[in-house]
Amino acid sequence: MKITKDQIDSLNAGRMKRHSVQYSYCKEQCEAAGIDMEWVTDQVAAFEVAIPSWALGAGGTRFGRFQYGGEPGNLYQKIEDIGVLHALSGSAGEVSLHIPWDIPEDTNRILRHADQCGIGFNAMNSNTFQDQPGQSLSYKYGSLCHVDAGVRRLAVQHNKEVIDYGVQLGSKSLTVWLADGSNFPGQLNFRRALQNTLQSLREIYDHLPADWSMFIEYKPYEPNFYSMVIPDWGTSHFLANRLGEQAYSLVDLGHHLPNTNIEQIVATLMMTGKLGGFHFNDSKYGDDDLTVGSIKPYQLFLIFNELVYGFNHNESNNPVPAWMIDASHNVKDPLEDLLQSLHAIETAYAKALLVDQVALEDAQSKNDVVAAERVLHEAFQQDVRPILAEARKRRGAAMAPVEAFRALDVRNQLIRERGSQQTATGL
Ligand SMILES: [Mn+2]
Repeated sequence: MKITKDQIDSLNAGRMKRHSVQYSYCKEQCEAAGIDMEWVTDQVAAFEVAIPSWALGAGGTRFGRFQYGGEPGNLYQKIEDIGVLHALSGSAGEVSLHIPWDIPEDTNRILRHADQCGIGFNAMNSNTFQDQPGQSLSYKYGSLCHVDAGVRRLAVQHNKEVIDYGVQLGSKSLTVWLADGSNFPGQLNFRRALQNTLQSLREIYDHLPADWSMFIEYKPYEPNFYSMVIPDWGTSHFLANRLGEQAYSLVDLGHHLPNTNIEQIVATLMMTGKLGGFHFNDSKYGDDDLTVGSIKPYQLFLIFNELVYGFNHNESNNPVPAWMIDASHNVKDPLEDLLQSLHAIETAYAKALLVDQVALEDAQSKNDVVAAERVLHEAFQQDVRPILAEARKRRGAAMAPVEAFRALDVRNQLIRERGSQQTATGL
């Protein structure tokens, strides 16, 4: 299905009167505080986040999966769904493909289709954490770290193929997340596993086109519960440094132990110019993959505060990270969930842009702890909804995306088109 400009315009028209009053008030507030709100609105309007091809169906847990009707049954329909998200939000213009779940068999046809939906291709994701039907060797005991050189070769070859697919689609980056690790003490030689991983990554790195980047994702536990070969940002940073300029670390918000100071990790990685990828989600206990901002919106704001600071003090030329939502659900309509996540990301970004950096720096230089914290609270407590609505309007999107999704009855229309029993392929 496609959402037309007329549909969006007519939904927005009903909100305009109230919006104008709210936006003017917000502008007045900001300008009294010395903030250029037009600039903030433009920054928010320019912000886009990629949607992974596996987030469009109902997610599951290892206990079960409860489907929604009308899920996308192939890559074309997944791209169509992202087109719907983009039409509604104006901020989801790219897909991040997962290979082999979403192999683009007919590249030209996929490119044409994506173009019609207004969707481009963000980072490619490889998968060496599960065996594919007919696979000659198994990843049961790891992939890039494996003790058997044959398994490592297979995993390296797969990553090279993923790059090749990406080149055909116009993607510019490869994300490598490894499930490699061990479940029991003694199972793995830590040093050998890391050396094997570095060597395998180097072979993949050498296959990257000159204008490509590689993102190395880390995770402290799961699916392995005693050790992971790349458990933390330090290991990821070490590997990225060893590989070279085109390699970066990737921060996934859910891939930290409880209470980890993620904003500090973001600050450090940006300072060294090595923050290349970013996966948004939220969590209460572990890698819960909950809707972005649903549990810890203040932490998300503090993270964005470091990102904004990093963009403004970018001596090490950190690139703009490849933003992606990495979350998947079984109790929410996946499209509504993604719209909520986009809203939370834009909210945190807008609030971070409102931080009075001069006042913050002044308070820090005087060790005025209360004043410093109050600067952050001042920005965090601002109601930025009028800014978000204005940014969406400027992008030609729906000012209130979830309300628009419901008003247009998108899910029922998808069910009518695709049937109530269709389950998303891949995950
Ligand atoms: Mn991730």
